[in-house]
Amino acid sequence: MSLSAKDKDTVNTFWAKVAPRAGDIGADALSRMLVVYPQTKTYFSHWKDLRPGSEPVIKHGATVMGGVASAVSKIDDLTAGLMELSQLHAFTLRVDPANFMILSHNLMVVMAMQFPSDFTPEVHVSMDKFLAAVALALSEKYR
Ligand code: HNI
Repeated sequence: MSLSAKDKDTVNTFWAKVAPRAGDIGADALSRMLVVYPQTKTYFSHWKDLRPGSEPVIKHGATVMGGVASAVSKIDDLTAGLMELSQLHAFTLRVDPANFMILSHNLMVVMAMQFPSDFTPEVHVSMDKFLAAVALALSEKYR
């Protein structure tokens, strides 16, 4: 399912609104993912503390959101735009691509909680499509 011009516009507008809080969103989404989907903890076993709100979780939350910000800026060609990040997750980090959808889900839950009035059904559907497209682009190098 590809993103329509309207989806892209909706994602860009919503992102402009939430970007100043990206660090908080990332930290909360990562915290939540590690609690609700504990199988995801295996990838971060080298961290000292995987509990919600811990220092490495906050730091990595910001890093992941830097990746999402970069994806927003490359929304017209996510496959090419995220190629290096896909390469890294596939060959170096060896993250099972099923986890990309799990993180996307947690990002959406947190965005809805932090921006309840902005996260309309229209925003929800476009962000869902966008994050699915990001997950697909990140999975590209596994093929
Ligand atoms: Ni992910 C590192 C972006 C999903 C496990 N990840 C990164 C980095 C970015 C990034 C950016 C830093 C790259 C670098 O050092 O050059 N990750 C993203 C994005 C998504 C995503 C945009 C999905 C939306 N990553 C996931 C998922 C997992 C994951 C779902 C595992 C469950 N990522 C990692 C691990 C690292 C990582 C592990 C290295 C962490 C570390 O300790 O350095």
